[in-house]
Amino acid sequence: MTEMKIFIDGKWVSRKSAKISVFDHGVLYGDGVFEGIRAYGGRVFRLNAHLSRLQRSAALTSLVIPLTAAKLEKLIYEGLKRNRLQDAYIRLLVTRGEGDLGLDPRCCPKPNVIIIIDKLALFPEKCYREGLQAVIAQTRRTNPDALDPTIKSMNYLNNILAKIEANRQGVPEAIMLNAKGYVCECTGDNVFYVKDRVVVTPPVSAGILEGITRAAVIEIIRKKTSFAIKESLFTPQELFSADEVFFTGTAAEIIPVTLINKRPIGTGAPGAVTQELVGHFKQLIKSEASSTQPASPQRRGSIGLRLS
Ligand code: PXG
Repeated sequence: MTEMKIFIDGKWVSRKSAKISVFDHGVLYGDGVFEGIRAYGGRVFRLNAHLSRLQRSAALTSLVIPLTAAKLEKLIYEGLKRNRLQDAYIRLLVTRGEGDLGLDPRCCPKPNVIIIIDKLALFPEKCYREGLQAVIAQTRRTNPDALDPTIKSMNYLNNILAKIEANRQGVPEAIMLNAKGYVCECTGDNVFYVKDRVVVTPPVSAGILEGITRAAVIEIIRKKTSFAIKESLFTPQELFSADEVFFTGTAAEIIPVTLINKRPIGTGAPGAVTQELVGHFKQLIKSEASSTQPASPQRRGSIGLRLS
């Protein structure tokens, strides 16, 4: 086993030495942004999209990322080599940095870039074969007027409260509704349902994170299948009466959902549409992993935009 190497404060260090100040506002207030990214066969999946989302999250929180997108890309590939991993989960964080007590970000002059690269613990294989169980959480997703859910911030307590509900009910995932009672997203995944070969997912305006896997799945449906795709608001009732339900996310990829609040969805087994999409998604990963040239990082522009 090679020792895990983590990038923190400008250096690659061992897991034991990867320490953060208790005065970092990431620790004190959950003030920071992050991305969860996958690498397959040594190539990072949709890195441009992840770096753009990180840049957007940072800009919307007036956080200046001290490294360019090109440098972050270089570091991620260096990290894969240092950790000798081809298939990996990459956690890229930018915390507000060290400051004083008191939440004013102006007292934190130096944001902290952290890169953790590890193997991934997915939902158990059985869940992919037989379908995942979920509950609808009582905890509502944060109202976008209070905290914009399109910002992937280090503050996940809203999602964690829903996850605790799932834990209490002995299932792996919870579906969260928005303040108006429409289906929003899960604690770390986006939601889709299928009815009569129409695939439906909530629009970003429902108050969701604009998932990169979600975007890939929408693209697959449009380009590779004869199914229709619709972004529209829906209630839990539509999930209960759906033919199929599935979740998407960087960690989960595409996972069939067969039981919600103990009610079976469709036949109670993973459905044909979901399985077809899983097949296309695997193809997409393969084709992008085997394409030779990563897209030019310059095209993304530089990170460090400050909104004021
Ligand atoms: N909604 C929320 C709230 C998320 O946190 C997604 C949807 C799916 O987005 P992507 O871009 O991954 O398709 C997420 C992503 C983890 C973990 O460690 C969580 C996410 C991604 C990777 C790992 O639990 N959340």
